[in-house]
Amino acid sequence: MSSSSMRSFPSQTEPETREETETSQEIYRRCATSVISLPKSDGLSHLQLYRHHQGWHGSQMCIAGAMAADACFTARPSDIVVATLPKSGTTWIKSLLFSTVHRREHPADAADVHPFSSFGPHECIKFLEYQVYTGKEILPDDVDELPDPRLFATHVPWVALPAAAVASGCKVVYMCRDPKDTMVSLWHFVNKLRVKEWLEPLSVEIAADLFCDGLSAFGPYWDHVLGYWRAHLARPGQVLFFRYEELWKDPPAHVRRLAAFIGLPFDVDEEENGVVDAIVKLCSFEHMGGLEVTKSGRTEFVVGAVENSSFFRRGGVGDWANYLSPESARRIDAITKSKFEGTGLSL
Ligand code: PPS
Repeated sequence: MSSSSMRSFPSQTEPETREETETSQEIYRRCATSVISLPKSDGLSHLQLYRHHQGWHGSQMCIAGAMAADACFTARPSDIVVATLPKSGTTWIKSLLFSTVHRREHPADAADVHPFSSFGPHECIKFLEYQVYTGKEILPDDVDELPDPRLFATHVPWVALPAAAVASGCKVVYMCRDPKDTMVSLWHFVNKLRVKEWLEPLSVEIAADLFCDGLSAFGPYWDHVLGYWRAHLARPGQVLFFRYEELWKDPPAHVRRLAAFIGLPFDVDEEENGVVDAIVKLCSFEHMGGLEVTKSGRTEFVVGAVENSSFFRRGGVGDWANYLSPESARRIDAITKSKFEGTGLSL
């Protein structure tokens, strides 16, 4: 299948024929109505999941947001989009990107007055489908007014990125994480939301089965990772590919990689003055997790307000071993092996 045919899908035909007078809110509402005719099922979520024509899953609101973003987003080549699956280190890579891009006006060693002391990373870099194209009269009309470089985020697969973003050549920074750690992190997060909604928490084994069956938001996990991996291979100058584990092992090396990729490499003075280490420290789990805005703040998403603290649980590598049965771990490993075989990708 050619990449262009992979990127087209029936439900986007309508938004693409957008009437000139139609607002992004009207488009969103039209998309939201069309989503309810998609196949639906319960999944590793607190919300009903729908299966998009492209084979990925999402709540009604996030699929509608992705479709509205595809129809309305006017990309600039200078834009930078962070792409991740939920629980792959989104909060961390957003922090690193924001503080790297804005290091001149907001030095990382002045942590007390840095925007992160007042705003969580999800407010500093907003999700296109959860915070920008939400059908609400908030940000969308202002997006065109933002100065360069504009920073956005998304959880959608490569095939569902707004067509304008891909065509513009804007930079895409992808981060993935070991599937078992991603799954366990997602399970903790989802259960918190389920309890708030008076739903039964899922056992870790049921959650693992749903994850393996691709029934998690933006899943199947493997298709998502492979989509961006192949995009990275095909367009290395447009798509940067990170693994959480590599970043965890040597954060300064990967912050330098990030800065070089976005065209803002650290100069000699910055290197001598410890700017890279200051960014790493500012964005560390310990520092970000301890901020007052993390402990008591909330961020608004189309699906509701979420406590900032819920984006910081434990951090690190290998926590899955404390929760997953050997059978579930083996099942996930077997899928990973068979899906990634011959792709050049290993996690
Ligand atoms: S979300 O909802 O998609 O934005 O969540 P996401 O940020 O992708 O994933 C949350 C997990 O990332 C851990 N985390 C971090 N790790 C390292 N450094 C920093 N700064 C950091 N911030 C968040 C967070 O603890 C979640 O992982 P688990 O394994 O659940 O602890």
